[in-house]
Amino acid sequence: MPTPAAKPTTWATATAHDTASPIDAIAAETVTTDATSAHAITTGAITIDASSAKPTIGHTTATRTSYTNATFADATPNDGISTGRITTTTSPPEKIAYPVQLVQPDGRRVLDREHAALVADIGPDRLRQLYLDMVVARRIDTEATALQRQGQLGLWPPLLGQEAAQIGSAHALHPDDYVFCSYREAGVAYCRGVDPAQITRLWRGVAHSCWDPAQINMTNPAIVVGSQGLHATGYAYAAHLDGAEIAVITYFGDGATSQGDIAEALGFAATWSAPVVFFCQNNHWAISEPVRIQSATPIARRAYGYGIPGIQVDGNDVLAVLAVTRQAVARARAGGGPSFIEAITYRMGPHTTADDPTRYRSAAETELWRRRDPIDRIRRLLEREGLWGSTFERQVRERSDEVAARLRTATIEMPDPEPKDLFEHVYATPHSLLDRERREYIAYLEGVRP
Ligand SMILES: Cc1ncc(C[n+]2csc(CCOP(=O)(O)OP(=O)(O)O)c2C)c(N)n1
Ligand SMILES: [Mg+2]
Repeated sequence: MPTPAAKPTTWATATAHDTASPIDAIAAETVTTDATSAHAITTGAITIDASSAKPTIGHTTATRTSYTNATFADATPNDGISTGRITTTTSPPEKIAYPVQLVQPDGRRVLDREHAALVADIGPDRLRQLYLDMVVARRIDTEATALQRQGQLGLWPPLLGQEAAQIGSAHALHPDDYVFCSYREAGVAYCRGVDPAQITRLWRGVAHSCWDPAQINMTNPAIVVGSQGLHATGYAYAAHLDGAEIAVITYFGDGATSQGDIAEALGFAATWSAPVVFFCQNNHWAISEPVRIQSATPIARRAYGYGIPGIQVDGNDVLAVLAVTRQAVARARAGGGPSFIEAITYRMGPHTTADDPTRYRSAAETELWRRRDPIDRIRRLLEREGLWGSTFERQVRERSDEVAARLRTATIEMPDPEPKDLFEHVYATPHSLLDRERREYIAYLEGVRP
């Protein structure tokens, strides 16, 4: 039976959806199903024994199961789909779970046994590592913002305030999982092992890409809002057909949920059980558009319309984010299909360095969220639990100084590419039109150059 989690007293003002809160906590339950009836899935943390499943292909009566347990051999395709795939039915609960929180802003733990169990292995060293990575992510951001202000970068999209959402989720991934990001996930890239010297390449305008996606299993920044949702879904589906037990995660914002691409990705991922985690960083703003005019319901709730379990998490709580992302990643890797996570956080800086947020939001709002700073929260947790010390503090400072110095020096020293290099890395194989355009461009440059 569901066990209500402790409701954090500090949350009521933290949600973007005042009309939808407070929301009762609903814990996970274990359901055994014969797949002929639809079960209401509460938080998505659901275990289904599908050994006797007799799914109805292509329809929404069968509850999505684990591939390892289910037998689809005797399934009779009745809609032209012959892969034996079944679809997910997730009936939307009356209320979605209260945003998962494991650490309150003052650093005290929240009593939520179900989600705490998902991070029970996170001991002192790993907690400190989470803190360190968040500080480094912030330092990367500060350094890149300064470089843009100094004329060394054309543009930079700050991640300030979103460190817990990015580091917590990235720590849930395995090296062979694949990330499809937006433009704001430098913190995720850092956790994937990117060389800090590469992070600004795109933003300095010297390359089409920052890093080699194949090296860190993470795509380059997607500027076309929401496009990465489709790429992720296609990749996940293909990986699944290949029998690869991996998860794919796609990062996007609250604004991106209004894009057709995300809607299409959700629909396809659900019906084809693509192992993809939709990770929405609800940072309350899509440039100057507040989230309240983006969605009339909590964003996570919209996932249910597609047959995907959705969950809200306190996106400034790194442990809570790690817990729910682990859950979704495990589900995907086990063949359980897609999940949707709405991490409620806040973009503390401008949309990009080309933006001036004082034109559309109040200083009071920003101040409110500054007091919920995700880095302060884990620092308070470390202090409360006796894990803070001057040696550790010095190690954090040294590591972030080192990363920042490498990023700065590499950025300033990046060689300008040859104009013809613009045509490289556009297609994987030679392309006749592009070859012609390259030749014409070189001839043009030779004609006009002194
Ligand atoms: C298809 C498309 N439409 C519009 C834009 C311009 N644009 C860039 S970022 C952005 C807002 C995105 O907001 P959100 O999805 O909440 O992500 P955030 O920037 O807050 O991380 C818009 C409208 C774009 N890049 N691509
Ligand atoms: Mg946003």
